[in-house]
Amino acid sequence: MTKKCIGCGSVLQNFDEKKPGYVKDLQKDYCMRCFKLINYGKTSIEKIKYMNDEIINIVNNDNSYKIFLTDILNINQEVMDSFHKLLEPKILVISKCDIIPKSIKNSKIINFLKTNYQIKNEIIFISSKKNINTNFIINKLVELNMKKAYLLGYTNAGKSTYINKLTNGKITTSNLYNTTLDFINIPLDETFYLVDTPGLNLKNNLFSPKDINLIKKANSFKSIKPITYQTKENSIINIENLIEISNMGINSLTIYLNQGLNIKRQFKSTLSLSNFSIDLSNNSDLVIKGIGFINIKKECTLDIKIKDSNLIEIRPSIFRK
Ligand SMILES: Nc1nc2c(ncn2[C@@H]2O[C@H](COP(=O)(O)OP(=O)(O)O)[C@@H](O)[C@H]2O)c(=O)[nH]1
Ligand SMILES: [Mg+2]
Repeated sequence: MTKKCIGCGSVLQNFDEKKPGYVKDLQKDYCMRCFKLINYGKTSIEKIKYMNDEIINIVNNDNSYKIFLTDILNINQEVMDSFHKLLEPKILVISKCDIIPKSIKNSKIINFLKTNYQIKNEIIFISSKKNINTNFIINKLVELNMKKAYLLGYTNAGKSTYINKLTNGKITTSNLYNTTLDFINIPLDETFYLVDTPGLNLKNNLFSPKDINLIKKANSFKSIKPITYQTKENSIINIENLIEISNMGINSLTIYLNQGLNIKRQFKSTLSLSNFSIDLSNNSDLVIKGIGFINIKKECTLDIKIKDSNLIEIRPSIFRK
């Protein structure tokens, strides 16, 4: 029988160090990559085994319950399109709700998701870290008379952490990308079981997979501390010297990103990329896929420097007052 790594789901093998599941001694429970990740925070970049659509197809071939997780900083059209592709029965879960500023009511976010992304399914908020709503799964499975639930979502949504929380499990979790590499079945009790899935990936990523320190900083998942800037005609907002935003005029910007990222207000550009322009109406969010969003109060035509314009989306304000 093939034995799988209990950390990432890869089949254990002892012949190719560069391939997933490598371990010297096949008696071990964790592959070398998981061992290094757990003990030294080190990762190697694996070639991803499943493309997004393959994962969605595998799960859609089974009429079990589908739980799709995303955190508040990774809500954008691309992520919501993946949720729409999932067949019923399904639920949208806003994970890591401990990071959402306390002043924002869940009901406001739910209404926004329903109108802006046409979500018709139930939406709930959980936090594995703070133990909020983590038991909803059992009630749902009982209610639906089902035995199995898939946990899906983009990489770093918190799927494996959640399963570990429910099962005292030992799946490897980290703030790096693609920690879980294959499907992992975990019994919840004698009746129910959960399936962890490899994370989906955004089409474009602001960070290169080699920027491990930056990825760790960008995915610190501490509670969001919004930063507000009152801008002048010539203000430039620079994020980690990867993004520059200018030409917002006299305006008010509130930045919702992970705390670890370096954000500066400056008056001279330091980023040698070309600008592209984008029109915003009053009280819009400039979404930077995968890292968060910036609320901009007054209509303007922004100039943006970023390596790929597909990383940007505009939407009405999610926290609209
Ligand atoms: N603040 C906070 N962070 C969380 C929570 N759940 C997971 N995380 C963090 O999110 C990152 C990704 O978690 P992981 O479970 O590996 O995500 P997966 O790729 O979806 O399996 C890790 O750094 C976790 O510590 C939560 O409830 N609150
Ligand atoms: Mg995982």
